[in-house]
Amino acid sequence: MTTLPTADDLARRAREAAGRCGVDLDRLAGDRPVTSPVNGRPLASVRWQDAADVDGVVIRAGEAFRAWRTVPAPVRGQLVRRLGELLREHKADLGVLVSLEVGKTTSEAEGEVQEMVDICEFAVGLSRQLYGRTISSERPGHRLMETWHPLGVVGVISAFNFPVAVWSWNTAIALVCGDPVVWKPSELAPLSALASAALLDRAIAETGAPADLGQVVVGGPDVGEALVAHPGVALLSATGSTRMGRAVGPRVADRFGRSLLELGGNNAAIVTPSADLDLTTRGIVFSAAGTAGQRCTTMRRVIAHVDVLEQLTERLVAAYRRLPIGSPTAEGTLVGPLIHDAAYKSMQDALQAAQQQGGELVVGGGRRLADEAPDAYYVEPAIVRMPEQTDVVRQETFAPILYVLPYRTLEEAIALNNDVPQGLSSSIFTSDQAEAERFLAADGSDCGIANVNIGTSGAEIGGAFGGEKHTGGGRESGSDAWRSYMRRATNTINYSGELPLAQGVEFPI
Ligand code: UN1
Repeated sequence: MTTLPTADDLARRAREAAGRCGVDLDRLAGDRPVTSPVNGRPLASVRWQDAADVDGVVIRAGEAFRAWRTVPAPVRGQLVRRLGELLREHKADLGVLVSLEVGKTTSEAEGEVQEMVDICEFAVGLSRQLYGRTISSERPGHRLMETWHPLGVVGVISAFNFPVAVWSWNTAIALVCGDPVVWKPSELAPLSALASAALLDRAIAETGAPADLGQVVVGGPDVGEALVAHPGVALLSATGSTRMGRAVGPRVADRFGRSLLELGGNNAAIVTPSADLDLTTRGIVFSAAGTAGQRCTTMRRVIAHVDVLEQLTERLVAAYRRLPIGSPTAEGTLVGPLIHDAAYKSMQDALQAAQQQGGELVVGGGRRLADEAPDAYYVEPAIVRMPEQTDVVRQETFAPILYVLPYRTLEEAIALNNDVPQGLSSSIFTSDQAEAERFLAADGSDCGIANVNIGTSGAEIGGAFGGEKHTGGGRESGSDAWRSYMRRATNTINYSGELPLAQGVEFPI
C-alpha cells in the first residue's frame, strides 16, 4: 500500500490548479520537465525562455513604467487590492502548486499564500502613506521638503523555498511605489510562478493598468544573469545563496544599479536557565524542523545554558521522534521532503563533517520512504550536539540539521550567536527581562531579526525582513522597506522674493 500520491494524480492536480488560476495551458507544453519533490517524478513540463528574451521584456516594462509612474499612488493601490482579492480567492489552488512543486505541507503552503494576501493589504494602505518629510530651512521664506518618486523597473529573482511569497513582497510594494516588475522565478517552481503571474495579469486587465507591469520570464540562470546586467533594471531584488549574492551584488553595483539582497541565514536560539522549556521546545521544533529545514529563517543552532542543555535536548529528541514525516499533502504531516538529491547529499555531508568535528548525532538523519519513492528525499530532521562552533556549524546547510551548543555566560552565548558569517534571524528564550533586553541591545544579537520567546522563522509581513553580513543587508516586505523601491528628491522652495544663499555665502552679482 503506497502512502505517496501517484505521478498521474499529482500532475492532474497541478494542471487543474494552474488552469483555475488562469495559466494558459499552452505554457505547460514545453520540453523542460518540472519534478515534484513529493514523489521525485515529473509533474509537468514548461517552456523556458532565454537571455535573449530579457531585453524586450525589460524594454516593455520600461514603457509601462513611463505610464504608471504618474498614476496617483492610491489609484495604483487599487491594482494591488484586486491582486490581493484574487490571491485570497485562489489560496487553495496556489497552495496546491506550492505544495506539489516544493514539498511544503498544505498548511505551510497556504501560509505562504496568506503572506501574499497580507502584503497586498499592507501595500494598499501604504499607497496612501508614501510620506516625505518637511524640513526646517535655515533661510527665511524657504521651505525644504522631500518627495518620493517611482524608481523604475524592478527585477526579482526568487528561490524555490518561498517560490511565490517573496515575489509578492516585492511586487505589491513595487506596484504601489510606481514600479513594474520583471520576475525570474526559481527553475524548480515555474508552475506556482505562472499561476501567480496569471492572477496579476487578470488584476491588471480588470483595473485597466498597463499590461506589462508584471512580467515573468521562466528560464535558467542565463535569464537571471541578463536581468542583473540590464541597465534598464533599476533595482534588482535577489533571494538565494550567499554565493549567488556575491555574484549579483558587484555586477549590479558596477552599473550603478541598486540591489536588494536576501541571502543565507544561520539562525540561532539562545536558551537561558529561566526559559519556559515547554514553549521553547515547541518554538524550536517549528523553526528547526518545519519546512524540512528549508527556510532562510530556519533555526540551525541552539545555544543552551549548561544547566538546561540536557533537559532541553531530551525534550527536543522526544519531539523529533514524534514528528510525522511524509507526503506534504497528507493530513497530519509536519515534515515533507527535501527539494532534491543534492539537498539530501549536502545534509549527509554536513552530518558526516559534524561528527568528524566532534559532534554527536543524537537523533534523526536517516532517509525515509526511499523504497517507495527512490527519487524523493524524505529525511528525519537531525539534532547534533557540538562541543563548540566548528566550521560546519558556521556554514548554512539547507536541510533540517540543528546543532546544539553549550554556554555558561550570556556574553558567551551572544558572542556565539554572532560568530557566524550570516546575520538573518535570532532569538532568545528567557523569562528574565534583563537578559532579553541585553540580547536586543546594540551589543546584543547582530541579526536583522531578533526575537524573544519565539523561534527564528515565521516572521509577519509587517516588519522589514532581511539581515546583515553575508545575508546581504537588504530589507523587504513591511515597515519602511518601500523606500528601496523609490527615489528621493529633496526640494528647496523659495517664496521670499530674495535670494539668500545657504551657509551665509555671499555672491553679490
Ligand atoms: C525565506 O525563507 O526566504 O519568516 C523567507 C519566515 C517567512 C519568510 C521566509 N515569513 O520564515
